[in-house]
Amino acid sequence: MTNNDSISKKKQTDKENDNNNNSDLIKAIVLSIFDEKGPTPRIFWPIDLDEKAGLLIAMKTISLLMGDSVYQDSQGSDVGVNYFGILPFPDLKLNGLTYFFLIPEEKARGQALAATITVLINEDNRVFFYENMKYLRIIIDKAASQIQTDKEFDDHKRIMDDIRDELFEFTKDLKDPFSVRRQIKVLLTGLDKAGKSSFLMGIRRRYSEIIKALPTRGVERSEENIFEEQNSVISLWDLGGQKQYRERFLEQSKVYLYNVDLIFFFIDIQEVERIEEALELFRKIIDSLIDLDEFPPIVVCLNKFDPDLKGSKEIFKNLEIIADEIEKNSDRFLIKIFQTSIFNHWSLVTAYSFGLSQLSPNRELFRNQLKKFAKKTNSDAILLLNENGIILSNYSKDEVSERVFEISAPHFQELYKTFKEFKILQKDFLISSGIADDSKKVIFKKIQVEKYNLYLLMFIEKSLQIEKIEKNLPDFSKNLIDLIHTYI
Ligand SMILES: Nc1nc2c(ncn2[C@@H]2O[C@H](COP(=O)(O)OP(=O)(O)O)[C@@H](O)[C@H]2O)c(=O)[nH]1
Ligand SMILES: [Mg+2]
Repeated sequence: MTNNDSISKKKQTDKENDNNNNSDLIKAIVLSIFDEKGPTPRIFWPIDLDEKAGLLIAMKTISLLMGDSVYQDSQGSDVGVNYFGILPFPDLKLNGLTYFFLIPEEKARGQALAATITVLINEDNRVFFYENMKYLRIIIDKAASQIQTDKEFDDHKRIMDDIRDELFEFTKDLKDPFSVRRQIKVLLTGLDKAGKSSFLMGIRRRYSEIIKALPTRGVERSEENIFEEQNSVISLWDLGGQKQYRERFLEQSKVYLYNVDLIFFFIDIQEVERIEEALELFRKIIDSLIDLDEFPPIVVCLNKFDPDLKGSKEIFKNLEIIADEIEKNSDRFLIKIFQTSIFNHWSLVTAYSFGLSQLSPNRELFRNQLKKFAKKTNSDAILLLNENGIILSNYSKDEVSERVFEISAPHFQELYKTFKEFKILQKDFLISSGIADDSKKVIFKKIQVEKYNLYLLMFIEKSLQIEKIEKNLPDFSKNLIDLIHTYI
């Protein structure tokens, strides 16, 4: 396509020059509004932005999110609908960080106009978005709120000029915005024998190794791939928990905690005598993070909550005390607490997947797609798994439907594999009825999204209409493609 040339006159071979010139990083900034003419690029920079390119950006960013459910049902006051995400524009060789929001408007259908602000850079430079997400979100979010209140064209023009200046100012000071791959650092920490290494082996279904495993010495590093050919390298740092290593860890906490993207913290809930020690370590980590001005999401695994302990009142009381203690000390962090055990594979998967999903700027967009698909297919809950059984996204109307998955998802994946082996599966559908009563169904389906094998699990309380699923799947899959390309 030639569109790209009008936006970026430089070719990729000019990368070296680019490196010396941060001001060339941002290729375009577009405010699009869904007006009477449909998705329209209302204000854009550069002013000579190719018309077709502008239209494409407006169409893609608005139509992906608008759908029928998002704003037509809203009562006008629903300015809280907003989503961030990164979208590919392969025809333009660009990636866009886009923010979808609503502008209240009396006369419009649903009393609001759908709008997006999109910042575009060369697709080769996309790491810039992931690395600077926090700051970019603040700038764009601020501009969007101003646009929601000041509604004249001239106001919008001024706001968009400001955002451009701010972005230029920001990129000017960056040392190396053109790094090629995003490096993600995930730490697994906690006292020794809390079950960190076992957790990782459990996730990878290397059960036989759990029994043979020796205590971790120092730090063991491994990598995670959510998708083949993802843009990021996810490094998992499994930290040895023995005292000597822990002291080194705290002494050198800057090395380990600096630039950390996600932390898993493990507490062995069976070893009651050491719970206080574990909480002490947790507090120290929190303090170090605050010193470093790092605020990664933290997943706390109350581990070794084995299935046979579920009825124990004492354990339950301990769990509550620990949870309180953890929340008390960390209100500046996003913290999520899970109860895990290597004897409950699903508990590992949910904790692990939740953590990984925090690394994706597209998690809200994913959820939004699932929600739309659920609505169209009358589903009460939907789960999307990758080939390794990691949950990419989930949507459920209530906790009950979520519980259904907890119980059924692991079995379905097993069943699916078996059926597949014996070639007794038609159309890649697996349907189970009789969950509680005959009307409730769980559907398991493998879907192919480009070269990716994904698994869809749906829970339907009302009547099942396979045609509805079949009919809406192509659109759903198509929308997922873009989100996967920029997932992480
Ligand atoms: N009962 C139970 N034991 C576990 C669980 N996870 C790990 N373990 C055991 O706890 C011990 C320490 O585990 P390990 O993964 O080496 O802990 P790490 O030092 O934190 O890496 C090993 O004997 C594991 O078999 C669990 O969920 N339940
Ligand atoms: Mg270990």
